[in-house]
Amino acid sequence: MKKEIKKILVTGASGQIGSELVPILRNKYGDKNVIATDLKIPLDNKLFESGPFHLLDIRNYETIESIIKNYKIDTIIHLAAILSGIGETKPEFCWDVNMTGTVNVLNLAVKFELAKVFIPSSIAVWGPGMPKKAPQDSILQPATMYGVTKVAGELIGDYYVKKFGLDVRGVRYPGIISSETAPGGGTTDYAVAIYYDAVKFNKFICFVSEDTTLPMMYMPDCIKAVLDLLEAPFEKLKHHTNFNLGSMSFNVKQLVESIRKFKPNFEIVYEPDFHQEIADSWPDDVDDSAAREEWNWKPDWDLDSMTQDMLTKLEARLLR
Ligand code: NAD
Ligand code: AKB
Repeated sequence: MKKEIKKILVTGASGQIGSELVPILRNKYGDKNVIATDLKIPLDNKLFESGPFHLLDIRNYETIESIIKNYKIDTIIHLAAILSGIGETKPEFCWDVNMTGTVNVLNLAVKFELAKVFIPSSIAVWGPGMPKKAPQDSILQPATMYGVTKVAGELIGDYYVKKFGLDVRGVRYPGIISSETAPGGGTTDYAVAIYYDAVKFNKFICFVSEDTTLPMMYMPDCIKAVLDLLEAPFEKLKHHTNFNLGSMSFNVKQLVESIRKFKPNFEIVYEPDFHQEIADSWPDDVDDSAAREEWNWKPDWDLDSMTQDMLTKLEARLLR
């Protein structure tokens, strides 16, 4: 029998995705039915004024368990993680947070017979030598600790689907671009920072080279993917934890050209650092036909429509 989504626990809710996802979940499922948690207080007070917020280290099994019991949680959206840039400077820490957190969430979901668990994966699951357009089902040989934890997270999630009948779902997000909360230390962060600096300084120093091409996605599509996949009928899913998710793919030069359509004097300087090697190990694009077939995935945004929206929102906020 299908289990309904009624009470959702969101981990890592103060981060780039969580801070925009939680308000939308609260609109859809009710303010008091979405319990936001994070190691740190969100920058925007709205997140803890609009509904329950708890400080939670995802490595602490007992605290997660008490939140699940107290609120009668039936669904977990597990966003707490260490991303690729920070993960490469602190690999042991990245393994600890990403794997202990994921295993805690999955074991508690089995123990309390939860309806659903959503755990995002990433384009970081691939490594050097992959085809430029990454297929859905392929060998995964990541070159970063973050990527290793994402592959392991997909595999253990799939194991829990088969072994325990737990409904675990996940997508391989590309780089997410957004205007509300700055990203938390990833490689694709340049594609967000460029908009902030375009608005503030009309100039950007970029830590990857101009021909670096990566798959990217605007936040409204990122959120649509969580909501759509969570609602998709389980019996239609052949994949579970590892859906490729396409939207747009561009190199930095194309991103700069898009910004110059709105800010013709925008300047860019290239100073590649350690992020270059990580970016070079990821695909340029992904084949997302499984997501399109199994749960009707379709993105709404392209590069120029995103650029216009990002610049409008950031100008309204940063130049007030
Ligand atoms: P983020 O870094 O902005 O947010 C992660 C949050 O997790 C932060 O608020 C941080 O305080 C919290 N956190 C870190 N350690 C914690 C711990 N021990 N206990 C509890 N909370 C902890 O990341 P995001 O961009 O919002 O990413 C959310 C998820 O989506 C992650 O799993 C990430 O791998 C995945 N993802 C993100 C992107 C992207 O471009 N943003 C792309 C692919 C996948
Ligand atoms: C990162 O760059 O680490 C993330 C991701 C693509 O997973 N944005």
